[in-house]
Amino acid sequence: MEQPLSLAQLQNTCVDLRKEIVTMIYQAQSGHPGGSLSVAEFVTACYFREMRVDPQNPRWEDRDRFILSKGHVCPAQYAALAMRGYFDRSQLATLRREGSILQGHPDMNKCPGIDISTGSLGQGLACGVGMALAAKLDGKSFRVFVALGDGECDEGEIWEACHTAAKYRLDNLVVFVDYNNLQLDGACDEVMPLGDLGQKFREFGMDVYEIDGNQMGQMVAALDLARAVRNGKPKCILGRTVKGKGVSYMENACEWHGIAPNEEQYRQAMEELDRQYVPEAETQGNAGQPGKDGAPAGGGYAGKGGAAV
Ligand SMILES: Cc1ncc(C[n+]2csc(CCOP(=O)(O)OP(=O)(O)O)c2C)c(N)n1
Ligand SMILES: [Mg+2]
Repeated sequence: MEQPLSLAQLQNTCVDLRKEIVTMIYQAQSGHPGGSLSVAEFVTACYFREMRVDPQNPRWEDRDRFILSKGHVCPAQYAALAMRGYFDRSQLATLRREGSILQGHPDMNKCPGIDISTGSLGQGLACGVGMALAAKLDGKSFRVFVALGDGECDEGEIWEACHTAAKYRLDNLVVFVDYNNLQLDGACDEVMPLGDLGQKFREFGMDVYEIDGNQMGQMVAALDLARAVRNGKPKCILGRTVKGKGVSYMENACEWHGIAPNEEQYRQAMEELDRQYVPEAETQGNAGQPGKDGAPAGGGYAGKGGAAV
């Protein structure tokens, strides 16, 4: 019998994920730690609770789809795939090596569990819309989860895809915006001000849930709502996040967009992350119940049993 993880277990899985991210990038001496760390709660909640997938059968026709539209943060997805058993965890040490299944951006032809190759920003949501529409047309129940960067929302294709998602009433589509207000070389507010992003997605026909995207309880509650409310509107989880979350010297520091830690910095990161595990006794019960990290009341687990962990 599959048991959903408790909120504390999910939080701790997220710490594991962050440690894998930093370790991979340290070993490769290359990669994008900032945006990988900020999206960690969404990736963890999707793979360890929300999505209906089968790691033994990655191309299962009825699986939920996951699209990392901000493909440069693939260490987060690779870590989740390895931890869920899509491939051996030792492969994580091959990140960005020639011949590795774990290239610098996700490659659907190399890595099991990647539903679409990404890296050129702006394209993933359109792919997700196509998949969600295909599910509707084929009478299938699978859902599609897309992770977008906020800087990525500068791309016009994102908004064309929103129009289409609204027109075809794709309430099987869940878009997470990693709203960390930093992009490659500056603050989104300065490079290209996005205005009221929540209002924008609302006006483009989506149900928008604005949360702290680094609080697992809020993430789980938002995903619960996205699953429960089938009103024809696509769902947008707008998550305020911190780029580099969990490693003090990387937090909100634009220079950590795309560089690797040295040995001393790596050691410090591991020490800091190790201190972030929460005692599992502190939050009893299933994820989504009010917990230490401020989950809204009533966000309890709805009993789908998505993740086999
Ligand atoms: C079409 C395109 N233009 C430029 C880039 C180079 N690039 C890689 S990451 C990045 C910044 C993305 O910022 P954001 O979407 O906020 O993601 P975050 O780094 O915060 O995760 C840019 C411009 C790209 N990958 N694709
Ligand atoms: Mg960003």
